[in-house]
Amino acid sequence: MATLKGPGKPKSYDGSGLRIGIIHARWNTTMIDALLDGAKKALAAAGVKDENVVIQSVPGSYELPYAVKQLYNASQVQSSSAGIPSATGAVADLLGSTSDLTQLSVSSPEASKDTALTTPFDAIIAIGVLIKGETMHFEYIADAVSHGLMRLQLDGNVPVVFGLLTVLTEEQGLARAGIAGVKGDEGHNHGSDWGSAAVELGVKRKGWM
Ligand code: DLZ
Repeated sequence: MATLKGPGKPKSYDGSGLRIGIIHARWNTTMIDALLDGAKKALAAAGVKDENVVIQSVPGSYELPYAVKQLYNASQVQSSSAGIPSATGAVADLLGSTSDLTQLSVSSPEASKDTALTTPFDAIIAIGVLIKGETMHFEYIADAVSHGLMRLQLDGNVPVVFGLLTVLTEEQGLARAGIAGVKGDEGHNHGSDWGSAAVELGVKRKGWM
C-alpha cells in the first residue's frame, strides 16, 4: 500500500567498499530476527560484502549503546595497531571475554576470524524492539538508548543507525518487522530501511571526511 511515510524513493549507493557493524538485542526475538534479516538483505543488495558485516548480539535494548561503543572502539584500536596479532584479540581485550566472540557471527563463517574488525566501521546499526508494558520501564529504556546512540555517533566518528522500534503493542512491532500488518497486510520491514540508511551514510561519510 502506498504511504507518505518513509525515506522516499530509494537512491542506490555502492556499498561494496563499506564495513558495517550490526549490534542487535535478543528480546522479542521473532521481530529481531526479521529486522536483522531485512537489514542484511539491504546491505547485500547494495553490494556490501558478507565478510565486511560484523554482527554481535546483546540481551536487551538497554545494552545497545554500550555494545556499539565497544565494537566501535575495538575496530579503532585494531586498525591503528599494526602489532596486534589478530582482530579477535583486540575485541577480546575490550569486551573482556573471548567466549563472547563465538557470538560475534560474521555473515560468512570463514570470515569470522582474522578478517573481522580490521578496519573501522563506516556505519553501525543498532537493532532492538521495545514493547510498552505496564510500568515505566519502556520509557526509561527508550530514552536512555536513544540518547546513548545519538551521543555515540556525535562523539565518535561513525554513523549509528537507530534501529530501535519503540512500539505500544506486539502487533505494531510485527507490522514494522514486516511479519504481519495490523491492517491485514504484511506491514513493512524497517530493517531494510536501516540497512539502506547505513549504506547511504557510510558512502556519504567517506566523502565528508
Ligand atoms: C527488561 C526488559 C523488558 C521488560 N522489556 C524489554 C523489551 O521490550 N525490549 C528489550 O530490548 N529489552 C527489554 N528488557 C531488557 C532490557 O533491555 C535489559 O536487557 C535489561 O534490563 C538488563 O539490562
